[in-house]
Amino acid sequence: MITFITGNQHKVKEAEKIFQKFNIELEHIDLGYTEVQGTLEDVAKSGAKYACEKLNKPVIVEDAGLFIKTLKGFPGTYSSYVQETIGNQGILKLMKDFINPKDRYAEFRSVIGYCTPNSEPEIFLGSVKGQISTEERGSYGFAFDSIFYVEEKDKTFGELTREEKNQFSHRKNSLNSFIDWYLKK
Ligand code: ITT
Repeated sequence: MITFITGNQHKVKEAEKIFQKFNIELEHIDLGYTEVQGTLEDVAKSGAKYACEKLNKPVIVEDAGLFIKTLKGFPGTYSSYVQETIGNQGILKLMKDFINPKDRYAEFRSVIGYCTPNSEPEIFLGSVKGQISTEERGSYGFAFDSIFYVEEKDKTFGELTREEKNQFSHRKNSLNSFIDWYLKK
């Protein structure tokens, strides 16, 4: 069994489906750890270390964010705050002068931190490429999903079911990389 520390129910639902495929049971605890200011990697490492020391058992945490190239990676590590403040409409406003699809390039990135009481944290990275759409589309998913457009699907993440998003999302990629490693060790 793996313990996933997060306060985000959407992440739990996505992760549960991914772990199910490998017959790994997932427990969820919302520990409310304070995030250090730093890269996704820093946050995932320190969060995993903190939670596993606190609970004295192996844990995973995830730090994720949306990185928009034209905006020099914004909102990036500030994704949660930006989502709660200016939200998707605010992002669309910031992007309104960028008409060319290549200027609307963005990536979702996810970093999984894994730590056990007897080891230092390990991290596993995943990302997915897309574009910021010109309007919100779809009501599946959460946060930035409705403005994250994926060309191959001709849909935003908000128009994909959880199952569809889970085929190729940043979270799927980081979790699969973790699970590959975990099952081999
Ligand atoms: P925990 O730290 O408790 O796990 P959180 O919601 O604060 O939950 P993160 O710091 O990892 O999660 O993520 C930062 C924000 O990035 C998150 O609040 C969303 O606004 C956005 N985000 C992350 N993954 C996303 C996804 O799959 N779809 C849409 N937005 C996402």
